Amino acid sequence: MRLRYSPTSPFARKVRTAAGHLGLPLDLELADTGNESDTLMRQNPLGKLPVLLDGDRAPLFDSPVILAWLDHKAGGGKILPTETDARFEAMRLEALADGIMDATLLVVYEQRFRPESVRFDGWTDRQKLKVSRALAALNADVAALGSAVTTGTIALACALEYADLRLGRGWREGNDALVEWLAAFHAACPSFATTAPPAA
Ligand SMILES: N[C@@H](CCC(=O)N[C@@H](CS)C(=O)NCC(=O)O)C(=O)O
Repeated sequence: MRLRYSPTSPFARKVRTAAGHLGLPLDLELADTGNESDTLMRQNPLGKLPVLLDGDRAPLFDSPVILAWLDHKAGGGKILPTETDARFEAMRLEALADGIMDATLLVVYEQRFRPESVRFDGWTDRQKLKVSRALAALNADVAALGSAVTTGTIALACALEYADLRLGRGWREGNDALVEWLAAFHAACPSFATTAPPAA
């Protein structure tokens, strides 16, 4: 299997972490989302990474689909529970964590792509509020996260360290339970640390 990725992408990190955890070998190939002639545009017309290439199968995106595929390849029920309640809890957490990453990415893109003269702080503040509201909700009910390595907990760990990278470590203040949870996740899922983005 080959993954079109970038080293800082939190969505690609989900895939790399999951593959490592499941013991599935993954070749990595950089993709350039800013280059219209990159084959990524044919693999995913949305021009987004990660994309997973697995033999003759149509390219797989987006990250929840890829994680479900990896779970299937590993025999099923490994990171995506088969029991209904646990399965939907993992999917729900993954959706929330992906939303944190989406909001963080929008803050980054506002700075990267929009000329300073037409930037609107109200927009980035709105995205940051989504992140802080989601983190506060998770912190308040950290026991519900459990200790299993699932698509949801992998996504959350990636979201938290992507917040570190792009928004700074300020989110940790007042979210002590979540900080402790992240340390425990590191211990439960050693492949997570091996996929850390390069230091800025
Ligand atoms: N929902 C997608 C989000 C993927 C995503 O937004 N990837 C970013 C990189 S971290 C990207 O490719 N951005 C390029 C663009 O939006 O044009 C997933 O879960 O894979």
